[in-house]
Amino acid sequence: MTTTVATTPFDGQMPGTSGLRKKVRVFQQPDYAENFIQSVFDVAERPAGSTLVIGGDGRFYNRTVIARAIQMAAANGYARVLVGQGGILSTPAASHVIRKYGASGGLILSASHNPGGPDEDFGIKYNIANGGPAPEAVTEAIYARTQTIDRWLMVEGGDAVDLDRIGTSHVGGMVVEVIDAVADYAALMEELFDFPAIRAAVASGALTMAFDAMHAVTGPYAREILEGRLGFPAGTVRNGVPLEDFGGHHPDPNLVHAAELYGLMMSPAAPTIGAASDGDGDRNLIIGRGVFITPSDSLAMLAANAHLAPAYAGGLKGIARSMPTSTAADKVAEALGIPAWETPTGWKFFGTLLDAGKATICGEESAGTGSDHVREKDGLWAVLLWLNILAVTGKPVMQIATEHWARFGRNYYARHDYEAIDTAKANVLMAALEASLPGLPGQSFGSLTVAAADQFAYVDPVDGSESRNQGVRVMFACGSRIVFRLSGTGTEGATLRVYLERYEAPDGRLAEETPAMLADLIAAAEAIAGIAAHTGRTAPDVVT
Ligand code: VG1
Ligand code: CO
Repeated sequence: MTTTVATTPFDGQMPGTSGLRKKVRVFQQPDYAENFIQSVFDVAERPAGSTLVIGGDGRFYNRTVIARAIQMAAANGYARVLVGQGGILSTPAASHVIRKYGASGGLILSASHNPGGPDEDFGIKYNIANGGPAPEAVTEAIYARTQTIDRWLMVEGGDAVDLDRIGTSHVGGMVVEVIDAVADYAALMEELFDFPAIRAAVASGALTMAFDAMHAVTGPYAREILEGRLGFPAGTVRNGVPLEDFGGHHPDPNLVHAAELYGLMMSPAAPTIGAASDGDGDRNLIIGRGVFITPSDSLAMLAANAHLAPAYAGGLKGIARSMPTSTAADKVAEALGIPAWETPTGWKFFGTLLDAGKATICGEESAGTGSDHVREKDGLWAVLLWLNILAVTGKPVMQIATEHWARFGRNYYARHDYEAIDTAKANVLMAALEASLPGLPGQSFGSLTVAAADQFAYVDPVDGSESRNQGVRVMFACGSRIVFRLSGTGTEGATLRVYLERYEAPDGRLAEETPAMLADLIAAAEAIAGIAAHTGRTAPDVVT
């Protein structure tokens, strides 16, 4: 029996870069999650007989919201719900399941790399039938609906579904299938990559690795694929059991939060490759023995070597990167004679390019890389493509990197994050920066002269949709660049991201330390944006 629950709108249910993210306590308010989910159901395209996929990264509050979402899906006329066992589905696995089973969409419950637990973060993301994040037109419609919503619907009984047991049950007239969270995804990976070559390299001892699942969702996936199917020894996957609070850590695969892995990779005991993934399994960190590969470089190196994996042996159709991502991938696209696309931040902007066959590989500087195999970035996919390349070439990561730089040049790169700054102050900083843009060209900061400066706007080449205010770009005459933008995934105040990039041609300085190479740009960023004056911060909280 359907129950109609009267409700009133909440402010601020606007999905950000990747879904609605708030503190758990915010989500725990009566009707809060329900209002958002009902708004999704009210605006989503879902023909009669539709299937909905539900899964999450295992964080605190996952199971509560899943139980409620099942009750609501039944009341809203879905024919079938597919939910990962234990309520688990990594973001890329959810994308794959949506596509494979022809679902009309999916709810992914995650706040990604943000910490979890009763006092930390939760999130809900809606993906559409192509498996990708809802595009802006859809998130705007969802938001508009949250502002007028006056009721949500549920049937009793969905909370009785045993999420831990694979099998089929019914809630109202709807079928609920609890599915193996890993099997479909693992099978897809086995189709894409040369598993026999990787297995042989592992068996011979030539290829060793350490994978840090950060107590987040990739644990079961990595164990099955790396230890189960590829033969890496037990223990290769560290922190492999998903915990509701990620063991109290940030499941953010960067040099700060994966410091232990970094330490190992810089030590004499380092295996061939070290890797990590984030809360929901869509990000990847790659560290070779003695060398950290920036995500922007990883995108470029993967693209340049992708033909070594069976799925990409026929070549790439194009490479897409988010605007703040370094231009290293563009150089590869040029060499391959394929298009290079520049999109705003967030995976949702890659969907149209992938669907239209204009790009095969996409990436973001924030440790997200993926391809047209799903419509999300995919942490383990990137790790497996690296393993495939290492197994086939027999070269260490360091050699792949130095050869790449010798051929394409090197983009020294870093991102400086100023976290949890006062929102009003951050907005004043960005407004002042924007106002200064017309006067910047021609100005010099140390040895750097501004060639152009703008606020990045994007017109989607496939559907013509426009996205404005996607970040301030300051381009220098020498080819260096600084980008300033505010994060759209935080849950506390504002986070200012400053992206720094300096290009050295193949005959330039290719083997320097990044901080030294970026020192002039860091000083210029401060002079241009007045970060200390506006925020009181004299150093970033996180450098990635
Ligand atoms: C950040 C990253 C962006 C990424 C997004 C979601 O967004 O910069 O590249 O797509 O997180 O990733 P923002 O707006 O905070 O800069 V995830 O792994 O958190 O879903
Ligand atoms: Co993520």
